[in-house]
Amino acid sequence: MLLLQFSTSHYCRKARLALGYKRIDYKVENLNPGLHILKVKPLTGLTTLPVLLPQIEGQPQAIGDSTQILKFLESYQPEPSLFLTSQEQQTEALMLEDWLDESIGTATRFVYYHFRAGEGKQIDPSLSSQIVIGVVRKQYGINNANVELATNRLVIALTELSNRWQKSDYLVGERLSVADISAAALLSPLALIPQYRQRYSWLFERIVQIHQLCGEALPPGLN
Ligand SMILES: N[C@@H](CCC(=O)N[C@@H](CS)C(=O)NCC(=O)O)C(=O)O
Repeated sequence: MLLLQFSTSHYCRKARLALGYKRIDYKVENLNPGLHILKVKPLTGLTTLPVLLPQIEGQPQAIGDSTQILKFLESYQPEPSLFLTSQEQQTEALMLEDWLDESIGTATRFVYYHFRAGEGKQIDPSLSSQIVIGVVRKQYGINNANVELATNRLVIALTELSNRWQKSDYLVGERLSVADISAAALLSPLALIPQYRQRYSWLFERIVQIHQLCGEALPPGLN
């Protein structure tokens, strides 16, 4: 299998965590932001990464969107499963995955790029890095007002995740699910922001544990 990705994308990390958890052999191809569209759009009709190319006869040529990739991996290789046996719990895990993808992954992106452009500029002050950060901020319309909204969304998200992860090792049910994988990947960029590291140390402990379970290299800030 081949994973088309941006090396730093937290959604691509989500796909890698699932591939790693299932111990599936795969290669990655890192695409350049902007130019990636030329390759990806004809394959999936979307402009986003990750995209998985199974490269197996009888399987789809390309799968776009991290949620669809996890669903495909589950049907391609059911064990170890990331789906829960109770229908009710599985629906809850899928709803958490969708909320993490659509709302929290985006909020993380806003807070992270705002930090990298300001207080966290010294992480990589090079012109090339600051140009990429500037392009991302422009592409997503990141500004002070929507960073504040994103920050508030993260407070609620982290309260909810703390309630769940402090009661159990798993967000839903009795084993690792798509919800845990999504949370571990989509909140991982916060590891570079000192305020989050200090206030939510339990989050980063769990992110490390999930990366270890999946055999995936730790995200920046935790390695
Ligand atoms: N819902 C999508 C979101 C993926 C996403 O937002 N990917 C970003 C990188 S972090 C991307 O490809 N952005 C480029 C673009 O939109 O053109 C998923 O779960 O795969």
